Amino acid sequence: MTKNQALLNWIEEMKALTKPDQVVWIDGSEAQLDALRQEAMKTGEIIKLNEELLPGCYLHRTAENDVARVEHRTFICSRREEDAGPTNNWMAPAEAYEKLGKLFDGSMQGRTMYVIPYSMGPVGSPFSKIGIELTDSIYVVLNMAIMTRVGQHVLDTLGDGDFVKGLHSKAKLEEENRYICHFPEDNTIWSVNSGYGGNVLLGKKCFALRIASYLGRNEGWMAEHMLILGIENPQGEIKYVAAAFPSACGKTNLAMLIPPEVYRNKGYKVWCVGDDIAWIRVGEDGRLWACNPENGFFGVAPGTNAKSNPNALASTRQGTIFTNVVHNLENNTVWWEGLDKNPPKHAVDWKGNPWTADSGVKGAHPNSRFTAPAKNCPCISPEFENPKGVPLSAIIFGGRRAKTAPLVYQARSWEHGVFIGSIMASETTAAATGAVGVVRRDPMAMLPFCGYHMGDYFQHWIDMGKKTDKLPKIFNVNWFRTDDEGNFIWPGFGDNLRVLDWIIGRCEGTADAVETPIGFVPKAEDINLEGLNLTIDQLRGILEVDRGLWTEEAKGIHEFYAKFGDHLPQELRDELATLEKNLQK
Ligand code: GTP
Ligand code: SPV
Ligand code: MN
Repeated sequence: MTKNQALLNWIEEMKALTKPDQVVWIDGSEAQLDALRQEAMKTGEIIKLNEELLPGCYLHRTAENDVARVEHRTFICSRREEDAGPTNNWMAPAEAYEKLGKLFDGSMQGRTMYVIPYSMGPVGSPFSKIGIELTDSIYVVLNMAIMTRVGQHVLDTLGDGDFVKGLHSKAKLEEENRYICHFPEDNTIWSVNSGYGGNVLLGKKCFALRIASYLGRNEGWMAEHMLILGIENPQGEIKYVAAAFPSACGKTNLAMLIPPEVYRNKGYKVWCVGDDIAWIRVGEDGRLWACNPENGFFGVAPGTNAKSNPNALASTRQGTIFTNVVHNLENNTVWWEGLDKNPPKHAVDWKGNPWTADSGVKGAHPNSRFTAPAKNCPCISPEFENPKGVPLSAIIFGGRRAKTAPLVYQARSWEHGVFIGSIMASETTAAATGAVGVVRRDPMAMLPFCGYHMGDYFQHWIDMGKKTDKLPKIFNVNWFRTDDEGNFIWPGFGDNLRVLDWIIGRCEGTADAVETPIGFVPKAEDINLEGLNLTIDQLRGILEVDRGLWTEEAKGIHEFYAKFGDHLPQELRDELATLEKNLQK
């Protein structure tokens, strides 16, 4: 399938290490994928769902101890420890190759090694990058075939070129020997003892963020944990924004939102370009252009329903793989918490046990997921395949904060925007193993995904701002402010367009704002509340900037910044000083 000698040599080497019974190249054909589905159905790895209701859809259950990304077992293996920085786990490359080499040794015995040639970005685009993933999991092959562009045409495009080398083995799925290691200087990823999404679909977080962020810094572009969407106004003009929220904080939902009725009636539309990852470059016209390197959505199932995210739900109605959701045995379909108010009476939970709503446990894992083809999305952007991507008017940061962060605010400048991104904090979610609901700093939503020193990453953001004077404006949003009973005050979901509307207005110079110590905040009257069950006083409440809380926040930022030593850009020190000065005024 290829004459690329470096590729062939590497596969021989990895074969000698993992000792599979056979090697199968994935050509991307439907016939081959279907044969693999048949094989995985025989072993129970996937379950075929109702062909009439969910054509081409399958259910998979992971091991019980293997349901989310494992950040404490994820390593950046740069030669120098300093290059991984204070926020990443580091292992010396030699040590990592040796340690994981032992785990990979013979790990594919009795199994097949699949060779997956995949492209991140449209095949053949000058901005796309190619990876090869070797894996012993059919589930991984089937997921990669949805999430990326896979097959012979990728090898043809690769020719003799360079590629990211990814090696994955389920091995024995041992939690204590699970490792996700990145070797940015070798363009290499090794992942062992997991079978869950972000740990094993190596094109996604491992390549398109950790390795790509490193490449982007060297090559002058950015790889970000961002959705991309287009907002079309009644005149038919489309403005694009990219938004970085931490895992399970609303990217997929915002990326494909349905405008509230008052906006729909006026003719507003929203177009989804991407829901998780953006590769961003300075275009010929000096604007920042973003493209989505993925080809599908690996979305959070719980909470997805016909009201919260109808477009995501529609995307999962065919050709989709569901992971760790409830198996509805009444009609051989799937269910999850928050899908509807009719949990199946006859069902199996994500662990494979008989389950009913009265069981007292959740039927679907909180981090259960769907893997759906992007082309299924009713609002997929006509620019989705455009290799140049789309020009950005705004970049939006956001997190889950019960208090402190207002509904929305705008940075005074690019540098101030970088500061706002760098101090992002959010409550942890089920997307990674560990405690849920703990506030932690997650700069640019990249804490678990930056492939090098986070201080240098901040510097790269500052440097990108010096490349052009046509930069997008930067904002911060928080859909998650709660009242005294812990209920979300802002309705969220489709109604988030009301905030995007203000953001676009600010970019166009048509919307008003007031200056606060942290940046520009809308006046309550500047947000359209028509048709909403929210009073202007409630809105005022969530737009409020509490000096006391922000003074505390500034202390926390000092502590956080101290980690970065002299890697912290002076511009960010200055911004922190400005914030403190503003708070004292
Ligand atoms: P990853 O795929 O992990 O990167 O997550 P994501 O950022 O795409 O998050 P997603 O859109 O899947 O949302 C995660 C959870 O947040 C779901 O349970 C949603 O129902 C909930 N959520 C999303 N948007 C909103 C919102 O505007 N308000 C509220 N209250 N909840 C939201
Ligand atoms: C995330 O956790 O941000 C995800 C899911 O998008 S995973 O692919 O597991 O990283
Ligand atoms: Mn994500």
